[in-house]
Amino acid sequence: MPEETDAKVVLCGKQDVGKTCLINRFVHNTFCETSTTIGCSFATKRVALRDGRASTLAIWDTAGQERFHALSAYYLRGARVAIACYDLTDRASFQELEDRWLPELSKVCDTAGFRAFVVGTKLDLVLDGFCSRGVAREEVLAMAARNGVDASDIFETSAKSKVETVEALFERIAACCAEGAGDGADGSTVRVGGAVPRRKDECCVLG
Ligand SMILES: Nc1nc2c(ncn2[C@@H]2O[C@H](COP(=O)(O)OP(=O)(O)OP(=O)(O)O)[C@@H](O)[C@H]2O)c(=O)[nH]1
Ligand SMILES: [Mg+2]
Repeated sequence: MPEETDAKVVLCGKQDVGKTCLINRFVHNTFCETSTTIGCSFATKRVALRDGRASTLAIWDTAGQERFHALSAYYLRGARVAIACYDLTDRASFQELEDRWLPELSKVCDTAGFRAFVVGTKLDLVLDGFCSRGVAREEVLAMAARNGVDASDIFETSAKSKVETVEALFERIAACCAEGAGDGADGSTVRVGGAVPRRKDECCVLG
């Protein structure tokens, strides 16, 4: 079982759901004003796991703007993990996951052991009473089940004020990436849709 693994992690979702802020919180532990992402950006971070292993995550931040959708879909290729983001207070962003992003993942993400996470962002707005939820939890669970996403891969985060929610998400992702690398992932598990998995040696691993 390798001590270190490298994995490509891609964020996708509607414009303004908070993809860039989520990455900034995780990678730099900051929350600052962002500009809309143009094209794609990229960062890496090494995560030490509780069992002594570590995963270096290559994190790709895609643009949610409509005009970049074809490009964003292109960047999903080769991902070990996709984080499909919606804004907890914006129903349209949730709908876009099922209408656009999860089908796209099922089409293009055929890396061995690939898994998709569904992440509701801006939890602070809900917890602090500024906005109400745009989607009931049961609906999120049902949508995830319809699309082959495990209930344990559904998270709610706040990049603004609940740092621990972001840490919990990425800790789980890093652990999943290490598992896949360590147990001889043979492509038998593809968590979204019916894409045919690649053999292990075809898996796109950065690093
Ligand atoms: N309250 C709150 N606002 C947030 C949070 N995350 C992001 N925002 C705000 O949401 C807006 C959009 O955030 P971005 O991270 O730029 O969104 P994005 O998904 O990267 O957008 P695109 O790059 O255009 O696809 C900004 O005004 C952020 O300040 C959060 O956790 N809580
Ligand atoms: Mg962005």
